[in-house]
Amino acid sequence: MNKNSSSSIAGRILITGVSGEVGSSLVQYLSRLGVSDITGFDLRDPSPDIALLCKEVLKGDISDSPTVDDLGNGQPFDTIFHLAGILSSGGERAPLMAHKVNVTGTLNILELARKHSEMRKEPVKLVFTSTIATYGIRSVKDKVAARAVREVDHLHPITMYGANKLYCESLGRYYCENFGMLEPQNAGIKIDFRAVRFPGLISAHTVPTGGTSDYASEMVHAAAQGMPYSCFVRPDTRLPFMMMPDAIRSLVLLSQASPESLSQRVYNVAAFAPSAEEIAKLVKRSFPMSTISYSINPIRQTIVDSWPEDIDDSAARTDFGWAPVYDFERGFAEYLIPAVRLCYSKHANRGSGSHLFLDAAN
Ligand code: VAH
Repeated sequence: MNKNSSSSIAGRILITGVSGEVGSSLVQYLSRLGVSDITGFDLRDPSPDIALLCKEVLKGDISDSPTVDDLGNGQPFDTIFHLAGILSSGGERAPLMAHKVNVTGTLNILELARKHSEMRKEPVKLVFTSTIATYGIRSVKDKVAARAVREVDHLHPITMYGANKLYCESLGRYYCENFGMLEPQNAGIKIDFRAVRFPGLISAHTVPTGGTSDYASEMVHAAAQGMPYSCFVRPDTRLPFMMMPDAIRSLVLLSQASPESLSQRVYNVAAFAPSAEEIAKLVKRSFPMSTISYSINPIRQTIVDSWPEDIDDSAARTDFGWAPVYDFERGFAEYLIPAVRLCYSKHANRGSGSHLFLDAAN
């Protein structure tokens, strides 16, 4: 970790979705960089160890404008990491709620960044987590033919979540460049919006809920607990994935990049793109007693089949020096399996019986 990098993310930091998988890992990473002035915001309380690393944790609904408008208590934030959102499968159970959280919530955060930019007389940096769910490819045949997709291709999302995130990317660009352009008083300070389109994320410490790429994490965490796992997509289903530590590094690298080094606002970041069967094989190599079966959920299969089998992240590599540490094999061997084993052995020793394996929203 580059110690002097904390200088480029010094100042007051707001993290929305602080209690989630990405939010919790980001707090730990930033605190290891020496960043201390972190305000966390979420609907749910973060775990006590995460709350301890934050200067303040506020609970509230991101779609409620007055609540978001009050964040900061009149003191402007320098950088906002906006992670809060409802993922793809959760969004297909409650589309209007997903729109409210994902779109109204993001608009509220953009307004907060705009007002705080005016208060500090320079742009607030707003780092936004978008997704490969912004892509929509018509058939598996076209998905295979498309291979690694660039940021400008196949932008026809088939989920509420993907549509929300694609629109919020455009809203972010608008706030950066043209907000209220017919009114002279709006010609002043803009915001500095940047986004990454995350692939499926695999964490050793938490299991996501409400995603459609969750089968990878669920498979590993089930095996580590000696639980059988029934995978809801076909064995040949291929998606881009990334280990959580790399996802966090990509966010921080993007936040540290100088504005003039960025040729675009929204970037793909990628690491590896295995099939479900290839993931199962690595899981079984580490947990030989694990039992992995397949029971296809046709709706979730349709969603995953519309996402690219790989993404082209050359722009991120050129503009802000992005490169993953973990490829597929190394990520399992050096990060995922050792940490998962440790996680569950600690739980087993505590006799808590409570599993990290959250009730994934199947
Ligand atoms: C989801 N984890 O499964 C998210 C991701 C690749 C999609 O954004 O909905």
